[in-house]
Amino acid sequence: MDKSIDNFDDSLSLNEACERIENMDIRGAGRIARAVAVALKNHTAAFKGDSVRALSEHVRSGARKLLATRPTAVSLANALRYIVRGMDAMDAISVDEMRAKVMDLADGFHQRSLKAMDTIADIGAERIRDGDTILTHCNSTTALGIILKAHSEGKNIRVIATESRPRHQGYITSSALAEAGVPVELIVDSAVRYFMPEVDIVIMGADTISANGSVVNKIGTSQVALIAHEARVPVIIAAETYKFSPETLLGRLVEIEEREPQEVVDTRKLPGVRIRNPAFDATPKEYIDAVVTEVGMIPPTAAYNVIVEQFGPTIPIQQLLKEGE
Ligand code: RI2
Repeated sequence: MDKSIDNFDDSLSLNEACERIENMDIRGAGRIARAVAVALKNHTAAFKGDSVRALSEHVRSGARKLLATRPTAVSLANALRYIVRGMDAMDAISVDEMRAKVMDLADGFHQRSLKAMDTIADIGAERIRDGDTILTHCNSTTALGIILKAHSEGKNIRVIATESRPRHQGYITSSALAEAGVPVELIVDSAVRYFMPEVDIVIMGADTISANGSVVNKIGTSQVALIAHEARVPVIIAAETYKFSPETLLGRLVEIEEREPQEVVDTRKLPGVRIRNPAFDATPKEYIDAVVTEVGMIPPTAAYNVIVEQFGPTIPIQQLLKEGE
């Protein structure tokens, strides 16, 4: 993948990133992670002080602001974790050297993210056969990468995309597929069971995967997976390894973001009614056949191994970013 999949450029500032991630102008777990890497790089470049300790605190305070934007996608925290841990591992060096190395770390994460999606597309496309009907939910760049790869290999495929209420990310998915020449049909979320008999494989993304193999993704993902399970249709999750949550090894639960009621309905039309708007849900591992990562196609039960191999000993992100650490 190249940078054109993102709707921000190299000059993205910290404040701009915070605002655009919060209002979901920059959205999608992978894109959010790349955005925080770019914003933290620019924040680092702007450091004017003269001590290594002050630079470290400058980077940490920027990271804390970015961390507070959206709570669920662990990719955001893992991008920050990658940069700050790399910074902490540096031997005593000058401010200029440290600034340059932190910026390199941010670039490194960015490159790694784009490369991971290519590898996932290659591996995932192997599972798509000529003539398959694929169902996808919401808008996952990583899942879309697999579908587009299969299409580019000349496989004759058809995609059913859910609308994905309340923010209609299915519009983004379906227009991207139509633009690429992939036959695509948009359905309302509640029509998934109606269409499942026509589906050969379900491919979706992930915001966070926990140590027990549960996949946290856009609200409705667990219903899609349950319906697929009932119909014996395989469910494949496309997720880079930085979407696995090291903190779930410490017993922490993944926080599910609940967004504004106004996203669901004009609340003035329903006085006295409490509107609920959770943005994500968790799909248990029993309903997932495989997770495609850049290190291979794995069962969801291998999440523990991925976390241990990729992250080593777990330090909670809040502790890592604490002032004076
Ligand atoms: P990629 C999105 O969250 C969706 O839940 C999507 O499946 C997931 O991130 C992964 O997206 P939101 O930001 O990283 O729309 O695969 O709330 O693009």
